[in-house]
Amino acid sequence: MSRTGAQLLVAGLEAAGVDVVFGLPGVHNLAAWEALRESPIRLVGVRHEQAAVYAADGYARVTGRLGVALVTTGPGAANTLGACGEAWASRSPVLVVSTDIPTSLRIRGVHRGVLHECVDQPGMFAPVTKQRFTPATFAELALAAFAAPDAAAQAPARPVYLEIPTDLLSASGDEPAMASARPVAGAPDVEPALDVLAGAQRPLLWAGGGAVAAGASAAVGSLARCLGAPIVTTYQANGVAAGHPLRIGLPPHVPEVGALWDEADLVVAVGSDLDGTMTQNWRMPAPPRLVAINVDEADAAKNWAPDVIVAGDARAACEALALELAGPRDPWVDVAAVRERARASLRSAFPAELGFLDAFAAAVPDETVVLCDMCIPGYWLGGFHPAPAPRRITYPLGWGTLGCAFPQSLGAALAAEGPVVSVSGDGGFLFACGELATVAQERLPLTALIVDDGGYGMLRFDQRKSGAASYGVDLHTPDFVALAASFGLRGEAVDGLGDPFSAALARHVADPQPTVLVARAALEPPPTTSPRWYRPAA
Ligand SMILES: Cc1ncc(C[n+]2csc(CCOP(=O)(O)OP(=O)(O)O)c2C)c(N)n1
Ligand SMILES: [Mg+2]
Repeated sequence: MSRTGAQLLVAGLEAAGVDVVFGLPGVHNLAAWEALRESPIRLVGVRHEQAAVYAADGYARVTGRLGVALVTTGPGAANTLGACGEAWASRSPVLVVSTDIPTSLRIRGVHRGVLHECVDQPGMFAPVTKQRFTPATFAELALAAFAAPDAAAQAPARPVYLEIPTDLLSASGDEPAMASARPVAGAPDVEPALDVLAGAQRPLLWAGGGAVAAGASAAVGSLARCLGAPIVTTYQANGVAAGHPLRIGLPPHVPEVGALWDEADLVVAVGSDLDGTMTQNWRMPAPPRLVAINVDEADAAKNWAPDVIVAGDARAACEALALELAGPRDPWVDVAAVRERARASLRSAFPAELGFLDAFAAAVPDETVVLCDMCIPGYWLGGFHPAPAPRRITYPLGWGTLGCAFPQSLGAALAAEGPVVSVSGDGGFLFACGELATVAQERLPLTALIVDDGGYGMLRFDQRKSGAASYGVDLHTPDFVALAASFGLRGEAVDGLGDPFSAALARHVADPQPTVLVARAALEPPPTTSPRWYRPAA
């Protein structure tokens, strides 16, 4: 059978189980559109390449499966970079497929002035992808078409870049034999961790995104029970061990929760790199003893040196450790009491903000997927909304990428079983408001919530906190309801974030059609945002 490069590309995606591709065409990649026309894969055409990768990322975060973006040479590829960076920092399995100028016109290292030419297009992707495939011949493309999706889906997940010179898409030739299957990883060796775990008086279990990637939610709960350890979840791990009595369900930026870290004599970090945003830039003291369970040993050791690294799959490691440790142990702290104390002090410091969290939680059923942007309501939800399961909330920390949530929600809407709500500010929503056209055209079932405080509220807060008057942070905002209507979408605006908001959000979430809900309100940022961190800088 003779296939074109474009057909091979699509065959590689189909073999990887891909069912949707987010793309934007150009003269260089149009052959891929022809191949997709013949494929069961759904092509969703977006209005900006950043949205192609954000949507692929949203799809990947909700499903744990590969998200795919397909863009054209040069500016098309470059337009994806912010979204690639977010997916990279959040360890999302995303494949970015871009074209390049024809091999026949390319002189390495020289800018000749060919349409869309870049001197070093793969170089742009070096800091935001874990691997780059740049086939230069048909035979190399025939291998890369299958190897690139496979690499992107492998743990530790991060975006992969596949660049295909446009002439190879329409070329055909001999297909080399496929490489044999990858060896299956063995069971992690937990033995070296057992003594450290058994010797701890006050262990704390810290679960990160790797626990989600490995499907280790229940296993984290079992291990915590065997250790008698309270569970702290990172932003990425919101929903892990949900409902477990030892899960605190509040971030360590809250002093009552941070105190448990300070008192612990052992931290067991499951699938976490103990990053700056979670540890307040390591203002939290180094744990007296640290056991790290991680599929990526370098990631596990880069911030604080672990006493023991259990290398391998988080779920397998937690299950094996729970089996080895004898029975449940009484927790060394009353987790429910800590949670209640922390909630009470938050409620007295931030009554309106906790009211917003309550109003939001009351409006969304359990199956809802919530996508938070870098906005004040997003910080509150990302840190404090009790996701009832993993993969039900996304939060860009990560890279802190403003404008990601709404375009990510396009992918989430195609993947989620329940309703999808993106939460943006009036600033961040405008980054990708053109995607309202995609939502309308594809009838993607989602609610775009915009909390309009008339500006870059977070920066307005930072200026106020430093004693300065507002400058360059107040925004002219459009009539978002009219904007939605111009795309044929139902929009509605409410004042405040109380009961009328909650009732409106419940109605929007129940509506199977895409909708836009605007809430005119301003919130104070939560203690998870750096100007409010309670631990002083060293
Ligand atoms: C790509 C990017 N650009 C700029 C920023 C800096 N930034 C962080 S929050 C913010 C303000 C966002 O305004 P809005 O979306 O209205 O949310 P609000 O803070 O008002 O709740 C800005 C500009 C960023 N994080 N990412
Ligand atoms: Mg705002």
